[in-house]
Amino acid sequence: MISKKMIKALNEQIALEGYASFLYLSMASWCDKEALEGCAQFMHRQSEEERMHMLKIFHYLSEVDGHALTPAIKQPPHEFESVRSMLEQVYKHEQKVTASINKLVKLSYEENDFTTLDFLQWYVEEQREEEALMRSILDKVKLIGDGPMSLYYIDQEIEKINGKAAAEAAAGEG
Ligand code: OFO
Repeated sequence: MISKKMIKALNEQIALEGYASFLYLSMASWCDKEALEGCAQFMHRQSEEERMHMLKIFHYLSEVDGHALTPAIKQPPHEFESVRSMLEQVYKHEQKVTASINKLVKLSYEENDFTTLDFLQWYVEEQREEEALMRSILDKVKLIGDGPMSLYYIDQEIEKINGKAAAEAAAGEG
């Protein structure tokens, strides 16, 4: 049986994933405003993914007879200094999510909750992939530079990532 402590911790994770979804939605809107179509599409997709991460925990809690709580979402920022600083914030947020998932894994060991431990493996892998993706995007941005002349190329690079993700999703890998 899942403990109260674990239910509480998973509900906190729901709030973190929900915030990520709103933060990335806000970033998508800012990219749209700045005419960065590729970046906007990328952030919309990230936002959808985070909503899916949140819902996955929701369903898990119902399945194990817990109670999933709809979180209050704090207002995310609407303005970003530059694409680079926006992407750095995404990377930072992903690192925060990873740390939180690791804490959940530790707690599931302490509680001898092997069902939750097994459930969390998907998140461990997802975070590894997300961090690697963001690192590779940031490396490209550093290479291209992020002055006004570079924005077009950054957007193009992110379009390529979108195209790859869409192809993977169509092939059932995404
Ligand atoms: Fe769900 O936090 Fe990103 O991937």
